[in-house]
Amino acid sequence: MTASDTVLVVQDGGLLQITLNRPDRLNAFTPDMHLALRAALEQAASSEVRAVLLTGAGRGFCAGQDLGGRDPRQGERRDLGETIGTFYNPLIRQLRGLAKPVICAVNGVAAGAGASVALACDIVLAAQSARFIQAFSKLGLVPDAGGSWSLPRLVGEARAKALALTAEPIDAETAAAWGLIWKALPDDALMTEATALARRLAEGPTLGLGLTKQAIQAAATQDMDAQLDLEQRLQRQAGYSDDYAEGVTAFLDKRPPAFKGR
Ligand code: T3D
Repeated sequence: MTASDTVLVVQDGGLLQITLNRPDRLNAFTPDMHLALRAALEQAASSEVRAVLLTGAGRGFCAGQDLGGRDPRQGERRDLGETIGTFYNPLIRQLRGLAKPVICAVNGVAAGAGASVALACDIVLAAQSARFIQAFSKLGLVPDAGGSWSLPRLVGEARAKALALTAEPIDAETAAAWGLIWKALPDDALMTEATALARRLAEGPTLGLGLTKQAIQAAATQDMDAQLDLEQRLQRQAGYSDDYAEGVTAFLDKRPPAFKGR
C-alpha cells in the first residue's frame, strides 16, 4: 500500500468523500496516513468542494494512533507531544477551521484519537454496531486530538470523566442519546443516509453554512455579549452573499432555491 492508498479521496461535484483506508489495522493512524488526510482536507478547502463526508474502510472507523510503531521494547521512550503537535492538533484545527460542513459516518469502532477525530466533525452519524471508546486510559495516556475539550462539552463533565477514566465503550445508540453524536442508524442505512445528507449540504448555501459553523464553535469559548457582536458581523457578511439573494428570491417565487455556494 502506498502512502496515498491509506486515504481514499473521491470528489463528486461539490461533495468530497474521504475514506480512511487501513482496514486490517482498523484504520489506525500512521504518519503517511496523516499526511494523506491533510492533503485531502486541503483539497476540501478548494472552492469547488462544498461538503466533506469522512468515513472508514472495513469494519472499523479508526482505532486512533497505530500502536505498531509504539513498541517500548524497540527503543527509547518517545516524545508523544511531538506527534500531537505535528499531526493531531493540525488535523483537528483543519476540520474545525474548514468553512464547509464535515459529515462523519462512523461505520465501526472509533477508539482513542479515532473517536476524537469523529467528534471534531460537524455532524456525526454512526452505524448501530459502532462503538466509541476513550481508549487512552488503557495505555496510561490522556484524551487527545481535542477529546478532552469536546467530550465534556458534548456530554457533560460526569459522563466525560467516566468515559475517559474507565475506557468503557458506548454503543452508537447511547452516544446519540447522550448527545455525543447526531444519530445512530441501522448499519445498512448508514452510508446511504450519510451520503444523502452530505449531498444535500453540498448543494446548500456554503458561505452561510461555513459562517454558521464558525458562530456555533465560537459560542463554546465566549460570552453572550461577544456572541451577539459576532452574529452581527457574520450576518452582515451572509446578507451580502449571492445565496441569500437567491434564498429570498426563491421564497418569494415559491420555488426551491438553487444555491451556488457564495
Ligand atoms: O503519538 C502517539 O502515540 C500519541 C497519540 C495517541 C493517540 C491515541 O489514539 S492512543 C489510543 C490508541 N488506540 C487504542 O488504544 C485502541 C487499540 N485497539 C483496541 O483497543 C481494539 O483494537 C479495538 C477496541 C479498537 C477493537 O477491538 P476488536 O476486538 O474489534 O479488534 P482487534 O482484533 O483488537 O483489532 C483488529 C486488528 O487491528 C488487530 O490486528 P490483528 O491481530 O488482526 O493482526 C489489531 O492489532 C489491529 N489494531 C487495532 N487497533 C490498532 C491496531 N493496530 C495498531 N494500532 C492500533 N491502534
